[in-house]
Amino acid sequence: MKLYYLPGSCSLVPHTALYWTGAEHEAFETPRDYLKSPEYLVKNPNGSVPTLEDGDFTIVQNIGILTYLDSKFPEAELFGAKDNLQQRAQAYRWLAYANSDLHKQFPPFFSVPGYIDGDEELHQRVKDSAAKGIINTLSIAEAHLKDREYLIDQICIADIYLFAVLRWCKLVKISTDSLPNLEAYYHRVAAFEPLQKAMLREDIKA
Ligand SMILES: N[C@@H](CCC(=O)N[C@@H](CS)C(=O)NCC(=O)O)C(=O)O
Repeated sequence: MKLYYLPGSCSLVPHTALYWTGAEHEAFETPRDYLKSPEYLVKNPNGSVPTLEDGDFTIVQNIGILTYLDSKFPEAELFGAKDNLQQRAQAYRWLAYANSDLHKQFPPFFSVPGYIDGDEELHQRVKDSAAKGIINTLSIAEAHLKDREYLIDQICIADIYLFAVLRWCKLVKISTDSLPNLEAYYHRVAAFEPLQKAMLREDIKA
């Protein structure tokens, strides 16, 4: 299998899943200009990562890739105990929370939206407002993790996504001081061996 990734981006999640499942794979650090090339756009029309190729099968979108890996390697239990429907549903619930509710609030930190049009003060206000939204959304996981080690009863792939998002908070200097449960959780998840292997391969640190 071949995974197209950008270091530290959301492709860290399927990258971790590849180590977790023990799948034989190649991880390709995707040059930014290749993302928008006609050759890559055939694979991934959004021109983004992650993309996974398995022989002549290509799948994009984290949820598509992770569901594929889970079906192919059920013993790894990426989404919790494989015979526990409710636990698996909760794992998907938290994956949606991280991949949708949280992830979609980050673009103002990673690129300059077109409507900013050189207005730095407006960009700062947009980022301040996005940061408030992110903290507000994170407070849901903060409350949930009060007496829990992980999002469900065992570590699952949604924990890796939430870890990636918390790492972005640190990179773009969104203070998570008001979220102590998440801070402890961040270090707990960082110690998970498949994640450590993926971070080592991407040359990034927690
Ligand atoms: N909904 C997509 C999100 C993909 C996405 O936002 N990827 C970002 C990295 S986190 C990316 O490739 N950004 C580079 C770009 O758009 O130029 C998924 O879950 O796969």
